Amino acid sequence: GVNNNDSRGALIVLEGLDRCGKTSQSSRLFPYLEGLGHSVELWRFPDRSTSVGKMISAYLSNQSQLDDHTIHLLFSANRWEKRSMMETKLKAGTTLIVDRYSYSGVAFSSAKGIDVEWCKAPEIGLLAPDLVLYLDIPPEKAAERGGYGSERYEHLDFQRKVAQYYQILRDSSWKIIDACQSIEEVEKQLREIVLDHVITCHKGKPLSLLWS
Ligand code: Z5A
Repeated sequence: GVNNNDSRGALIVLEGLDRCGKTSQSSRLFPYLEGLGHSVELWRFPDRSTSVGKMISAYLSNQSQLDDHTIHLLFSANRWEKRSMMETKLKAGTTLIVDRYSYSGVAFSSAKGIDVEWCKAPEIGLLAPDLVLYLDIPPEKAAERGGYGSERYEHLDFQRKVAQYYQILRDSSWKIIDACQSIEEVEKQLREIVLDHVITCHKGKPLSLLWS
Protein backbone atom coordinates (compact mmCIF):
# COMPACT_ATOMS: atom_id res chain seq x y z
CA GLY A 1 0.00 0.00 0.00
CA VAL A 2 0.92 3.65 -0.11
CA ASN A 3 3.30 4.72 2.63
CA ASN A 4 4.20 8.39 2.44
CA ASN A 5 7.53 7.82 4.21
CA ASP A 6 8.72 5.59 1.40
CA SER A 7 7.40 7.79 -1.37
CA ARG A 8 10.25 8.91 -3.59
CA GLY A 9 11.22 10.19 -7.01
CA ALA A 10 12.18 7.88 -9.88
CA LEU A 11 15.68 7.48 -11.28
CA ILE A 12 15.20 7.46 -15.03
CA VAL A 13 18.19 7.07 -17.33
CA LEU A 14 18.40 7.63 -21.07
CA GLU A 15 21.06 5.69 -22.92
CA GLY A 16 22.09 5.15 -26.50
CA LEU A 17 24.64 5.92 -29.17
CA ASP A 18 25.79 9.40 -29.97
CA ARG A 19 22.96 11.29 -31.78
CA CYS A 20 20.24 8.81 -30.76
CA GLY A 21 18.15 11.70 -29.41
CA LYS A 22 18.68 11.46 -25.64
CA THR A 23 19.12 15.18 -25.16
CA SER A 24 16.08 16.06 -27.29
CA GLN A 25 13.90 13.58 -25.42
CA SER A 26 15.06 14.50 -21.91
CA SER A 27 14.28 18.12 -22.58
CA ARG A 28 10.76 17.10 -23.67
CA LEU A 29 10.14 14.78 -20.72
CA PHE A 30 11.05 17.49 -18.24
CA PRO A 31 8.21 19.97 -18.96
CA TYR A 32 5.78 17.07 -19.40
CA LEU A 33 6.37 15.72 -15.88
CA GLU A 34 6.55 19.20 -14.39
CA GLY A 35 3.26 20.06 -16.02
CA LEU A 36 1.69 17.09 -14.25
CA GLY A 37 2.86 18.55 -10.94
CA HIS A 38 5.86 16.28 -10.32
CA SER A 39 9.11 17.53 -8.86
CA VAL A 40 11.71 16.76 -11.53
CA GLU A 41 15.30 17.60 -12.45
CA LEU A 42 17.34 17.05 -15.60
CA TRP A 43 20.84 15.60 -15.01
CA ARG A 44 23.53 14.44 -17.39
CA PHE A 45 26.78 12.49 -17.23
CA PRO A 46 29.49 13.45 -17.65
CA ASP A 47 28.65 16.40 -15.40
CA ARG A 48 31.28 18.73 -16.83
CA SER A 49 30.81 21.36 -14.09
CA THR A 50 32.82 19.56 -11.38
CA SER A 51 36.64 19.41 -11.22
CA VAL A 52 36.58 15.77 -12.32
CA GLY A 53 34.09 16.77 -15.03
CA LYS A 54 36.52 19.39 -16.35
CA MET A 55 39.21 16.73 -16.77
CA ILE A 56 36.72 14.56 -18.65
CA SER A 57 35.68 17.46 -20.84
CA ALA A 58 39.29 18.24 -21.79
CA TYR A 59 39.80 14.58 -22.67
CA LEU A 60 36.64 14.33 -24.79
CA SER A 61 37.56 17.42 -26.79
CA ASN A 62 41.06 16.01 -27.40
CA GLN A 63 42.74 18.71 -25.32
CA SER A 64 44.30 16.11 -23.07
CA GLN A 65 45.42 12.48 -23.33
CA LEU A 66 44.66 9.89 -20.66
CA ASP A 67 45.18 6.16 -20.33
CA ASP A 68 41.92 4.26 -21.08
CA HIS A 69 41.65 2.91 -17.53
CA THR A 70 42.29 6.34 -16.05
CA ILE A 71 39.50 8.06 -18.00
CA HIS A 72 37.17 5.16 -17.17
CA LEU A 73 37.73 5.72 -13.45
CA LEU A 74 37.23 9.46 -13.87
CA PHE A 75 33.82 8.91 -15.51
CA SER A 76 32.95 6.65 -12.59
CA ALA A 77 34.27 9.14 -10.02
CA ASN A 78 32.10 11.78 -11.69
CA ARG A 79 29.04 9.64 -10.85
CA TRP A 80 30.28 8.92 -7.31
CA GLU A 81 30.69 12.62 -6.56
CA LYS A 82 27.00 13.09 -7.36
CA ARG A 83 25.75 9.93 -5.63
CA SER A 84 24.76 11.34 -2.24
CA MET A 85 22.99 14.30 -3.86
CA MET A 86 21.18 11.85 -6.11
CA GLU A 87 19.93 9.83 -3.15
CA THR A 88 18.90 12.96 -1.25
CA LYS A 89 16.88 14.26 -4.21
CA LEU A 90 15.17 10.93 -4.87
CA LYS A 91 14.23 10.48 -1.22
CA ALA A 92 12.87 14.03 -1.15
CA GLY A 93 10.49 13.02 -3.94
CA THR A 94 12.28 14.49 -6.93
CA THR A 95 12.36 12.44 -10.12
CA LEU A 96 15.72 12.59 -11.93
CA ILE A 97 15.91 12.29 -15.69
CA VAL A 98 19.53 11.42 -16.36
CA ASP A 99 21.19 11.66 -19.78
CA ARG A 100 23.77 8.78 -19.74
CA TYR A 101 24.92 6.78 -16.70
CA SER A 102 26.99 3.70 -15.79
CA TYR A 103 25.90 1.83 -18.94
CA SER A 104 27.66 4.46 -21.06
CA GLY A 105 30.65 4.09 -18.76
CA VAL A 106 30.89 0.34 -19.35
CA ALA A 107 29.88 0.28 -23.04
CA PHE A 108 32.35 2.95 -24.17
CA SER A 109 35.33 1.64 -22.19
CA SER A 110 34.63 -2.00 -23.14
CA ALA A 111 34.51 -0.92 -26.79
CA LYS A 112 38.14 0.16 -26.37
CA GLY A 113 39.02 -3.37 -25.32
CA ILE A 114 38.93 -3.17 -21.52
CA ASP A 115 37.40 -6.21 -19.77
CA VAL A 116 33.66 -5.74 -19.10
CA GLU A 117 33.80 -6.95 -15.49
CA TRP A 118 36.70 -4.63 -14.76
CA CYS A 119 34.63 -1.78 -16.20
CA LYS A 120 31.60 -2.63 -14.06
CA ALA A 121 33.51 -2.88 -10.77
CA PRO A 122 33.79 0.84 -9.89
CA GLU A 123 30.05 1.29 -10.66
CA ILE A 124 29.01 -1.21 -7.97
CA GLY A 125 27.14 0.57 -5.19
CA LEU A 126 25.87 3.46 -7.26
CA LEU A 127 22.07 3.78 -7.30
CA ALA A 128 20.39 1.49 -9.81
CA PRO A 129 18.01 3.22 -12.23
CA ASP A 130 14.32 2.40 -11.93
CA LEU A 131 14.12 2.63 -15.68
CA VAL A 132 16.63 2.71 -18.51
CA LEU A 133 15.27 4.05 -21.77
CA TYR A 134 17.54 2.77 -24.50
CA LEU A 135 17.05 4.81 -27.66
CA ASP A 136 17.88 2.21 -30.26
CA ILE A 137 19.31 3.40 -33.58
CA PRO A 138 21.67 1.74 -36.07
CA PRO A 139 25.09 3.47 -35.91
CA GLU A 140 24.87 4.31 -39.63
CA LYS A 141 21.56 6.12 -39.12
CA ALA A 142 22.83 8.04 -36.11
CA ALA A 143 25.84 9.18 -38.11
CA GLU A 144 23.51 10.77 -40.68
CA ARG A 145 21.97 13.05 -38.04
CA GLY A 146 23.53 16.49 -37.89
CA GLY A 147 26.96 15.02 -38.75
CA TYR A 148 29.57 13.99 -36.22
CA GLY A 149 31.59 16.73 -34.56
CA SER A 150 35.20 16.59 -33.43
CA GLU A 151 34.78 14.80 -30.12
CA ARG A 152 36.83 11.73 -29.44
CA TYR A 153 34.22 8.96 -29.83
CA GLU A 154 32.37 10.33 -32.84
CA HIS A 155 33.46 7.67 -35.34
CA LEU A 156 31.24 5.07 -36.97
CA ASP A 157 33.45 2.03 -36.32
CA PHE A 158 33.72 2.87 -32.65
CA GLN A 159 29.97 3.49 -32.29
CA ARG A 160 29.35 0.03 -33.81
CA LYS A 161 31.41 -1.57 -31.05
CA VAL A 162 29.67 0.50 -28.39
CA ALA A 163 26.30 -0.76 -29.67
CA GLN A 164 27.48 -4.37 -29.21
CA TYR A 165 28.48 -3.76 -25.60
CA TYR A 166 25.23 -1.99 -24.80
CA GLN A 167 23.48 -5.20 -25.89
CA ILE A 168 25.16 -7.31 -23.25
CA LEU A 169 24.31 -4.80 -20.51
CA ARG A 170 20.54 -5.02 -21.00
CA ASP A 171 18.58 -6.07 -17.92
CA SER A 172 14.98 -6.04 -16.70
CA SER A 173 15.04 -2.28 -16.01
CA TRP A 174 15.57 -1.59 -19.73
CA LYS A 175 12.98 -0.52 -22.26
CA ILE A 176 14.17 -0.51 -25.86
CA ILE A 177 12.70 2.29 -27.92
CA ASP A 178 12.96 2.51 -31.71
CA ALA A 179 14.81 5.83 -32.01
CA CYS A 180 14.43 5.94 -35.81
CA GLN A 181 10.86 7.12 -35.42
CA SER A 182 10.02 10.82 -35.48
CA ILE A 183 10.90 12.90 -32.41
CA GLU A 184 7.16 13.19 -31.64
CA GLU A 185 6.51 9.46 -31.90
CA VAL A 186 9.45 8.63 -29.62
CA GLU A 187 8.26 11.31 -27.19
CA LYS A 188 4.78 9.78 -27.09
CA GLN A 189 6.12 6.32 -26.26
CA LEU A 190 8.47 7.62 -23.58
CA ARG A 191 5.71 9.58 -21.82
CA GLU A 192 3.61 6.51 -21.08
CA ILE A 193 6.49 4.39 -19.78
CA VAL A 194 7.99 7.18 -17.70
CA LEU A 195 4.74 8.19 -16.03
CA ASP A 196 4.12 4.59 -15.07
CA HIS A 197 7.50 4.38 -13.32
CA VAL A 198 7.14 7.75 -11.61
CA ILE A 199 3.88 6.52 -10.06
CA THR A 200 5.39 3.17 -8.99
CA CYS A 201 8.27 4.93 -7.23
CA HIS A 202 5.87 7.39 -5.65
CA LYS A 203 4.06 4.42 -4.13
CA GLY A 204 7.26 3.37 -2.39
CA LYS A 205 9.27 0.99 -4.59
CA PRO A 206 12.60 0.58 -2.74
CA LEU A 207 15.84 1.96 -4.15
CA SER A 208 18.39 -0.62 -5.24
CA LEU A 209 22.07 -0.61 -6.13
CA LEU A 210 24.21 -1.41 -9.16
CA TRP A 211 25.29 -4.10 -9.97
CA SER A 212 23.50 -6.72 -7.90
N1 Z5A B 1 30.90 8.61 -22.04
C1 Z5A B 1 31.80 7.63 -21.60
O1 Z5A B 1 32.68 7.22 -22.34
N2 Z5A B 1 31.69 7.16 -20.33
C2 Z5A B 1 30.74 7.59 -19.46
O2 Z5A B 1 30.69 7.12 -18.32
C3 Z5A B 1 29.82 8.58 -19.93
C4 Z5A B 1 29.94 9.07 -21.22
C5 Z5A B 1 28.75 9.10 -19.03
C6 Z5A B 1 30.10 12.57 -24.20
O3 Z5A B 1 28.78 12.44 -23.84
C7 Z5A B 1 30.74 11.23 -24.47
O4 Z5A B 1 31.12 10.59 -23.24
C8 Z5A B 1 29.84 10.25 -25.15
C9 Z5A B 1 29.88 9.00 -24.30
C10 Z5A B 1 31.04 9.18 -23.39
N3 Z5A B 1 30.43 10.01 -26.44
N4 Z5A B 1 29.85 9.67 -27.45
N5 Z5A B 1 29.50 9.35 -28.44
P1 Z5A B 1 27.78 13.64 -24.10
O5 Z5A B 1 26.58 13.32 -23.28
O6 Z5A B 1 28.44 14.92 -23.84
O7 Z5A B 1 27.46 13.54 -25.68
P2 Z5A B 1 26.30 12.69 -26.35
O8 Z5A B 1 25.60 11.86 -25.35
O9 Z5A B 1 26.91 11.95 -27.43
O10 Z5A B 1 25.23 13.75 -26.76
P3 Z5A B 1 24.64 14.19 -28.12
O11 Z5A B 1 25.64 14.21 -29.19
O12 Z5A B 1 24.04 15.46 -27.78
O13 Z5A B 1 23.56 13.11 -28.57
P4 Z5A B 1 22.04 12.91 -28.16
O14 Z5A B 1 21.75 13.63 -26.90
O15 Z5A B 1 21.74 11.50 -28.16
O16 Z5A B 1 21.17 13.47 -29.36
P5 Z5A B 1 20.37 14.84 -29.56
O17 Z5A B 1 21.25 16.02 -29.25
O18 Z5A B 1 19.06 14.80 -28.90
O19 Z5A B 1 20.11 14.73 -31.11
C11 Z5A B 1 21.15 14.75 -32.05
C12 Z5A B 1 20.64 15.32 -33.39
O20 Z5A B 1 19.64 14.46 -33.95
C13 Z5A B 1 19.98 16.69 -33.27
O21 Z5A B 1 20.24 17.41 -34.43
C14 Z5A B 1 18.48 16.32 -33.19
O22 Z5A B 1 17.65 17.36 -33.63
C15 Z5A B 1 18.41 15.13 -34.08
N6 Z5A B 1 17.34 14.17 -33.70
C16 Z5A B 1 17.01 13.77 -32.44
N7 Z5A B 1 15.99 12.90 -32.45
C17 Z5A B 1 15.65 12.72 -33.75
C18 Z5A B 1 14.65 11.92 -34.42
N8 Z5A B 1 13.81 11.12 -33.74
N9 Z5A B 1 14.60 11.99 -35.76
C19 Z5A B 1 15.44 12.78 -36.45
N10 Z5A B 1 16.39 13.57 -35.89
C20 Z5A B 1 16.51 13.54 -34.55
